[in-house]
Amino acid sequence: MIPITEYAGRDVAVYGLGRTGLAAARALKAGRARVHAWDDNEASRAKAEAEGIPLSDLNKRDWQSFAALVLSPGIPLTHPQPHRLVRLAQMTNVPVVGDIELFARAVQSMPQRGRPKIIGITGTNGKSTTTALIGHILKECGIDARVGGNIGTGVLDLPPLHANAYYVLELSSYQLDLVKSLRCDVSVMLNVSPDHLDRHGGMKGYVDAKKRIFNNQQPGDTAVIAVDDMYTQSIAMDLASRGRARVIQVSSEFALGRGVSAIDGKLFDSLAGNAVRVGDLAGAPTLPGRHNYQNAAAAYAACRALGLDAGRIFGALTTFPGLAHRMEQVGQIDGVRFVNDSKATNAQAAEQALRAYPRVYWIAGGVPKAEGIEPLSPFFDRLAKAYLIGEAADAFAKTLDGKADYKRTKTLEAAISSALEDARNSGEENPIVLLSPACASFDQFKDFEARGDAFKTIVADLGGQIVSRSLKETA
Ligand code: UMA
Repeated sequence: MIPITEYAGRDVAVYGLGRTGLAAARALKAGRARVHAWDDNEASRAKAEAEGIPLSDLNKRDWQSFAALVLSPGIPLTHPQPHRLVRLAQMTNVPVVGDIELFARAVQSMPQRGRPKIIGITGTNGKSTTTALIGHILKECGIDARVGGNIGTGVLDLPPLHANAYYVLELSSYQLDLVKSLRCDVSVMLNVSPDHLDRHGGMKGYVDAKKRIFNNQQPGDTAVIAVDDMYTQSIAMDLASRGRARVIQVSSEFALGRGVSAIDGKLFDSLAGNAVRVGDLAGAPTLPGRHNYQNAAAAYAACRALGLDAGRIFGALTTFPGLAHRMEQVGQIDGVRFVNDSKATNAQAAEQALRAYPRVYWIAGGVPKAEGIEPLSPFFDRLAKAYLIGEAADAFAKTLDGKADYKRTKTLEAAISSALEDARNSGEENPIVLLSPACASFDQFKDFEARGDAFKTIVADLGGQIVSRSLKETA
């Protein structure tokens, strides 16, 4: 935990007691602040209370006494409208801060030479993978890397600040909205497409939030930007013209004259002007597909900016174990490979997995999203067969009718058994059974993680050789 001493002896309101709020309350308490924590959910309050975090109904408090409101990122700050407690804070001139801001100020309060390095990663898609990948590369190079933020661990739950530590932080637009002082040694922006527009009042608000990752950067710092969409291209040009941080462009679409490119998986480093081939990402089995080439190029560029050796970085790319539930290769049975992409809760996410494999035995279904699987039609010719589960089965069957072979299997267990049998009998070399549901999980599972865990357990029970922690073996 990173103790926050800034508010020692003062009263601080903490609203929201999920991962962010709990970590912040602990950190403030350790820094001797008087914490007044609240969550609308009774179970969350009970959990905090059991840890000794003082509760106080912030709806009924006199706000004049608070030195700050620490707000969880999921609670609206500005749109669709500011939360009532945010308004109360604003009316009483109580500053509203997030956990990343507390972290950033704690770093700023250290002597310049004793500060840890901060690597921030944002973008609409791929930020968890890139964050985990950078963390993995740093660790493989013997660096004390701590990975947190939107990826799942509240930043203040990470180990205490230390001069030799590298904090690798996935930053969501919600978190960036609550940040003022953050200065990243290396900021990474992957891609921008419309997302969370209701929370930012439209695309401009969303892009503005994302751009905050570059705020406060100085000469000597680096901005890594994947220039594969028009939003990031314009941001890259803007940053370059400001001439503060060094801008490194990366791309999985264009062979860049200067930057890092990963075209068809071939990674080229042209940071010094002449393009040097670093390696082929075909040797990195957990990073298939163009979107992962972008992630790999960005991670490579960020680590080069931190002074790491190109060969060592590439070596680490090939040993990346991948993220759980994201195209996670979990094991094999009789040569049939099983891939867990339970995180794909909509068609756009499932498209990335389908794009990565020319032929799959596809398990899909659950609680469908409005768009269903119609947007995936260009990939239906990749389906050896589809196995449909959950509430979406009928609707998906209708979309697939006449376009791909399918079976309504209802449960995940039945889907896996049928897919295994068909794949095993196909005579194909290493066929792939892919769980990429394009649906939420709530009809049959607690969440996408429980669904992915069930997939792994069933594969193991069927005699699967589980290799999810050492994916090189499945290459
Ligand atoms: N709450 C209230 N009142 C409200 C709304 C919420 O009391 O009106 C309480 C809830 O009861 C709950 C808590 O606030 O106990 C939840 O706070 P939160 O939604 O900010 O969630 P955390 O558990 O703190 O998790 C957050 C991120 N979640 C969001 O931004 C929505 C996590 O990202 C992140 O991993 C975690 O901090 C640690 O940094 C998740 C996410 O979905 C993965 N992120 C979005 C995304 O990736 O698209 C942005």
